[in-house]
Amino acid sequence: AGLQVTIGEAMVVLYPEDQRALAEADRFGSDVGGAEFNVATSLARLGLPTSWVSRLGTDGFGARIRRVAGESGVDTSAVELDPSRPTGLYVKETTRTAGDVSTRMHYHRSGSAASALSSATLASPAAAALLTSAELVHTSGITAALSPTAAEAVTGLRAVLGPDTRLSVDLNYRPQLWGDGDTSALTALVAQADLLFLGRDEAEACFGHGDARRLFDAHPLLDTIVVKEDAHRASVHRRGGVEVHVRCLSVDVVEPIGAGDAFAAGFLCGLAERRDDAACLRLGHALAALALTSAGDRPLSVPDEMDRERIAGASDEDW
Ligand code: KDG
Repeated sequence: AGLQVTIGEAMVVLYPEDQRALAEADRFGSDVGGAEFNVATSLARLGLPTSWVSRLGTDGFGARIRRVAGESGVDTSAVELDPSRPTGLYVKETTRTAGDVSTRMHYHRSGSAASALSSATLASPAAAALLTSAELVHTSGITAALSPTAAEAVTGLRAVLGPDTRLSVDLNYRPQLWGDGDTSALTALVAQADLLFLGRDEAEACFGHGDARRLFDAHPLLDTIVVKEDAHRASVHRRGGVEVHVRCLSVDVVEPIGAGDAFAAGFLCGLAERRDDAACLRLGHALAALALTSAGDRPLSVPDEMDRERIAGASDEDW
């Protein structure tokens, strides 16, 4: 498989032990998160050559993120270190009501090293070498929301990719990060993508609809849209082609954050392994299930090649 590159912010995450409310919490677990970082670590652990492009502070949190990247097999040669800005942090607060799990994110990331990501970051010799040779580059709407310079960098992304490099975008619409509600940078990013991941609910909130045909009409470069319909199924839509649906796996959810990233990684792994759409969806669901059953943002384990064969080849009845 060819090189996979992701672009986006990684942060340290704190979460109260025993899923207590923040006002009552005095002990915290901790992990490393950030949408595109999560995708990168899963892709690398699945065995794909993977690089992550970003910026980190020279603080201990930044060192920890680099260590986790290295342990997962992610190349960080194009990560810039910034001694004048901190590494981002977020706290996640999970509440359960009548069996329903919901999580609130509290971000401490404005002015972070990654928020200073810019076109210059992507034009550095190390990043340029990766972006022009990658088979696939993946980023998300979160990066477009980080700052004006980050928005400029990702909305000009197409121009710095190789001629055969595919651009994958996860919508990841986070209203909290779009202060004044002007999401034109997000639309400009989506307009460059070949492949778009979205959840139907976030698409409705962001575009007013989650209709694949209308999205294809509005964005001529898009050839594939992967829609996470709800908690029960996801589908692949090809421009002018067929739709394929596959059911999600049902699991007891510990904490939902990171499931979308794991899903994207499973799906992209299937694409890199040249599998068909149904197999890619099944791999996405399998990775998402592993993230849903972990308190951290990333799956504790990923399926090895033999398991992937089995998952990819499952019949509809066995799934
Ligand atoms: O998709 C998971 C992310 O939401 C989490 O890791 C934090 O990147 C993050 C964000 O900006 O919400």
